[in-house]
Amino acid sequence: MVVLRVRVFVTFALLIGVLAPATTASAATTYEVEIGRFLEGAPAESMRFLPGSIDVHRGDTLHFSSFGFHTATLLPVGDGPVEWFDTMAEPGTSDPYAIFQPDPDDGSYKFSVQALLPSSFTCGAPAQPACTFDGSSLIDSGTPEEAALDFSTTVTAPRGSSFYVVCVIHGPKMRMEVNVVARSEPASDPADLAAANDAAIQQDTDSARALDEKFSALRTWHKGPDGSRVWDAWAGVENSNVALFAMYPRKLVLEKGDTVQLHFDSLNYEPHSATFPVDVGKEIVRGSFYPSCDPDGDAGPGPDNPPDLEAPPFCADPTQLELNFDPRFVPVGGNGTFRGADLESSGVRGLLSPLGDDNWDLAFTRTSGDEPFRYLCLVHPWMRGRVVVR
Ligand SMILES: [Cu+2]
Repeated sequence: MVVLRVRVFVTFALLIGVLAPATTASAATTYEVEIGRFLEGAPAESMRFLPGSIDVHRGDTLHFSSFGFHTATLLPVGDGPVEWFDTMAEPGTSDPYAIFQPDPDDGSYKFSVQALLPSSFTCGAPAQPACTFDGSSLIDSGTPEEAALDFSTTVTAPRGSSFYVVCVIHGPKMRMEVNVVARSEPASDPADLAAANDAAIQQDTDSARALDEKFSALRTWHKGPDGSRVWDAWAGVENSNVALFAMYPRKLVLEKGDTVQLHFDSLNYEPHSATFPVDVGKEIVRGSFYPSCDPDGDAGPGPDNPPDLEAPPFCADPTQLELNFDPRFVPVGGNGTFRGADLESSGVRGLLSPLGDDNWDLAFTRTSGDEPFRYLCLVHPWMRGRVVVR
């Protein structure tokens, strides 16, 4: 027994002796990854993963941080972002990561609870050990519970493999690619990545300011079928890297009988709505994201019940949790003609919305008087626009 122990010890010591120089030369690196960044000079966010692409060695750690409402969701090796969203998050379906899911119990919609939850409650968060991603199954940070996202995972996926990290809230275009390179090849240099991030943010800041300026100044219209004017407006504007959170133009002045045509087709990431009037919109927002417990699931005939608990996870059985929207939140509301106080809403539109990103028209048949008509976005209620009808 003693001999065996000595032999094991010697063998172990030899191994360490042989491996030590190589291990030191390629010590594991922790890479910083920022998910989105709010920009200066425009009401805008860069929707990039910073960096967007990285080469790592097995054993390196990715530390994700964000001040936005995002997730770090590591897709299994071989899953492309578009096909993964098609399979797991088809808009308007009950797919687990479809953020607006139909709720058969009340004929309305609910928010994907799966999209909010981390894949593990015992790893990845600041006071916990890093999670381990071996490439075979998804690892998900969930959305931040506090003000900011802070999530770590060590990469043990096979050498030579690549995988994607996506944000399940903002869709397949918000992503990064990770390549696990051989020991003999260099991994990314953090200083190079930081310099590339700075350049990307400068580019996004410039393009966000230019977009904000351009769309704020636009006053374009075409003639409708009856000869009245149809004015263009945009609930948020995006390019391939940047999302702007404002109504464009912020104020339109119309003649009675004119129409406003809201555009959503630039949206790559964010869902938005244009909802009149503001006080009804605020009421809809207040009545949304409320928890309830559904004991028999969507297939069962029983209704959603009030929460069992006052704080998360709200339900004695957490798998029963649903986060519900006011029935007026997601769908189109009204009849397409605004008379001053009635609800008229485009519904929530964009790439990941059940309604898609088609235009929405609203006619104005009453003058606005001293106070302009005001509208907001139900998803981002600080986004406001005004319409003066003379
Ligand atoms: Cu996101």
